[in-house]
Amino acid sequence: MSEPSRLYQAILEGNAKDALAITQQALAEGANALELVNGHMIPAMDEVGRRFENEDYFVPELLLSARAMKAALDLIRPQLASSGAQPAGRVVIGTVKGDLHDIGKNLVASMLEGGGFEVHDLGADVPPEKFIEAVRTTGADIVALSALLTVTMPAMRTTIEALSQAGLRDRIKVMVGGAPVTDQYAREIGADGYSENASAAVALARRLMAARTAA
Ligand code: B12
Repeated sequence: MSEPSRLYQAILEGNAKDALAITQQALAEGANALELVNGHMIPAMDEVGRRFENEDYFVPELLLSARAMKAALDLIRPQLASSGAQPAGRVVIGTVKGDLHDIGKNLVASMLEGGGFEVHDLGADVPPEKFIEAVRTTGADIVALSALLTVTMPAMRTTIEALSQAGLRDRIKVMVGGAPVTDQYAREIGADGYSENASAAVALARRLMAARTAA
């Protein structure tokens, strides 16, 4: 693979077909799965994130790159698991109860996967008890809550309270986001972090994992 690698370029350009074909070929030629992820794919998504922050890329480009990343990652994931590589962390993500908006949440989930996290996506309109069940069955480190409606924002608080009542709050970090959510609101409801977009969500998740390890 030449520099800048063809895989890096395919993900940066949001070309899922090429990303898939290049990954397939690289694996067939004996490429190391972890090296493909860390050396080519994650740097590509980091660059996508930078371009998004600088407003050179917008949501459609982000979605295309995320899709290309996911396509390549789907091929690589079994090899990563068998090589014993640890994920950056385990995240349970969902849009809270009453809220059907899932485009932003899907983007955050894809970017987190791109950032090396193991993501369990519960979908939209997720009641607190489903989050609780998922934390228990997956051993999640982080719960990520999305809300797009002002009327469903309180469901984030309810979910955090339910996690506390279930005795799980101390062993997980909670991050929240969605267009009407703010940093201040996140603090008010007892979340551990907020970020306003999907690329910042990856950086936030990494910080929360570091804080978790340090604690
Ligand atoms: C698409 C859309 C819909 C679609 C949703 C399709 C889907 N599968 O998601 C449909 C048509 C179903 C819909 C329905 C409704 N909608 Co609507 N919808 C939108 C719209 C146009 C775009 C939302 C979107 O996808 N944005 C793009 C994504 C990429 O951005 P994002 O979601 O904000 O996510 C980013 C960040 O917020 C962040 N993020 C998101 N989640 C998380 C989570 C974490 C943990 C982190 C860290 C970060 C993070 O990262 C993301 C990527 O960068 C918005 C308007 C708008 N401009 O936001 C209205 C909007 C959200 N909808 C609105 C309304 C009112 C409704 C309805 C009530 C309409 C109705 N009367 O039926 C229903 C409610 C249905 C329900 N129960 O949920 C209002 C909400 C007003 C309010 N303040 O509450 C808005 C703002 C439109 C408006 N201006 O009035 N809607």
